[in-house]
Amino acid sequence: MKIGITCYPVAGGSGIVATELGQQLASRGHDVHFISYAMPFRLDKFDSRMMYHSVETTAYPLFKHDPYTLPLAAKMADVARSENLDILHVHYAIPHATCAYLAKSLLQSGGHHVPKIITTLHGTDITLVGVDPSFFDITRFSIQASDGITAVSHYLAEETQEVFRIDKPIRVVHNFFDPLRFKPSSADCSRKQFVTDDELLIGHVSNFRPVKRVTDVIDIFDRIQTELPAKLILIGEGPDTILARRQITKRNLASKVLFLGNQSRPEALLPCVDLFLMPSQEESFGLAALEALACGVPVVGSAGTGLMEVIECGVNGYLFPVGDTASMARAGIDLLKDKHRWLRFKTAASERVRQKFSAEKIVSEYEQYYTEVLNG
Ligand code: GMT
Repeated sequence: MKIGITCYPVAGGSGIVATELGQQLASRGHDVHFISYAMPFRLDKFDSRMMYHSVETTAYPLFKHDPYTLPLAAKMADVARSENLDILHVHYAIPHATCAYLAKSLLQSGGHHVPKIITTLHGTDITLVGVDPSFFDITRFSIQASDGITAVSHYLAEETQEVFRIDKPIRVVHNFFDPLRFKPSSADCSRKQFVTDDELLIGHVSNFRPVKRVTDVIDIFDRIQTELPAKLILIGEGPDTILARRQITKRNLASKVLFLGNQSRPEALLPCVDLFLMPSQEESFGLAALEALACGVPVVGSAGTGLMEVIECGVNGYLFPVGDTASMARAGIDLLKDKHRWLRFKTAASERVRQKFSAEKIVSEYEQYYTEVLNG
């Protein structure tokens, strides 16, 4: 198949899933064309079947911000025409599903072949941004106009139906990971870089947006480190990085917390981590938690979110209501103190996710869905 992929190229779950999917599809013999304003973060493999098409914007004194959506739609149409795309798969509804609709109309009006449009919903495009009154109608319209719709969890599919009342079925295709990269051991990872022999290593990866509740991460860590010698590594950055730094200073934790910023190869660090924290307000799936589990790291996260489809509470991690940092910390401490249980959780973590969320399984589900959509 000839497949166009549009995603946000910056660090973030939707862009990572789209990029990994493109790489996996190319390795299966499909031609993949990424269309975005920058080379996607984590697009680090050469494959002659993979190509990146850059969307150029134009500045003009009348524009407050350079318009991106119009050049993106034009580029989608251009690539679809020149590469004869079968599928245009857009990740994150806003504005990508709308641009795809516009590209499709452009192609139709010119009498050209039109690819099937598939929109993958990732989470905040529905739960936070899409529900904003200024985006609601156009988001619903653009999702409905897609030939195929997927969501990354049952939780998100249900949420989308409840909020947007979409007439079409939404196919659930979970996030996935590459088991050759994300595994419990890594030659690149040395605990000595971060902790002494008697210290534990707690980890968190996110884009540091308010929805991630980074201050809860610090609160949980603070409670853990009062009972156990430990350090915290924070991977990623975003608007709440400053808030996190302030809280760390206020609590006198500066010597115990390491900020590592964005990392394109978290698989080189995660195997060193003893416990991963993900106390998000909302999480449609929780790709960072999946990658931690794949590396054999138990996860403590928020119940009532898509994390419930990733973490098996009491088997490879624990789930508590959003904001219940005391219970999250208690569960983490008890697990870390009980070496036998912790080792059991570690084994279960990597084994369970290998069965359910390996690239081999999930990429086949996308391929199967493409075929169904193409056959109408
Ligand atoms: O986690 C983020 O806030 C980034 C966001 C994105 O769209 O880039 O991630 C969302 O998509 C990921 C990949 O499908 C999911 O694993 C994340 O759970 C989801 N984030 C939220 O729902 C907050």
